[in-house]
Amino acid sequence: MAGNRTFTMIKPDAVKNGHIGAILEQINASGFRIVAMKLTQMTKRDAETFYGVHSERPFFGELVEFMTSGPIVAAILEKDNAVEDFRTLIGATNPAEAAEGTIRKKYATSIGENAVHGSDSDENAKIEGDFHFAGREMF
Ligand code: DAT
Ligand code: MG
Repeated sequence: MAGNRTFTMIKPDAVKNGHIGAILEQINASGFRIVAMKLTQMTKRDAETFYGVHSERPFFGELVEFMTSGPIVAAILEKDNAVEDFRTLIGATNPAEAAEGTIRKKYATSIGENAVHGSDSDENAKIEGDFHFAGREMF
């Protein structure tokens, strides 16, 4: 059975470009409830751990540098079928390939600076949410 929570980050590019409000509006309008949320900045070590699965990829250094370059909005979201529905809402990793109306199509600047993160499985949603939030910060 599909789980009902996912984890997201509004990435440094979208925060810098003033898109926090519009992105949260679209997330809410799409039926997601905010369970936890904060403005925070990842350290180099945080980003290397969070994206550890990509450590051998050629873009890893760039990814860590970008994700630590400024504040992000981290959030846990709740909805039936949350992981899959949220991936649909954000669109493809490369904004050039993202469907019309998706968050990445509207707000991402490039494949590397693509405005939002969305967990890719229920298991990772739990790991990623727990990475950023203590139990007392989840509602
Ligand atoms: P997603 O964020 O859609 O789950 P991913 O897990 O494959 O994509 O990659 C994580 C992040 O790494 C992605 O959001 C942006 C960056 N990235 C992925 N592929 C890249 C590439 N070819 N060049 C530069 N950055 C890339
Ligand atoms: Mg991913």
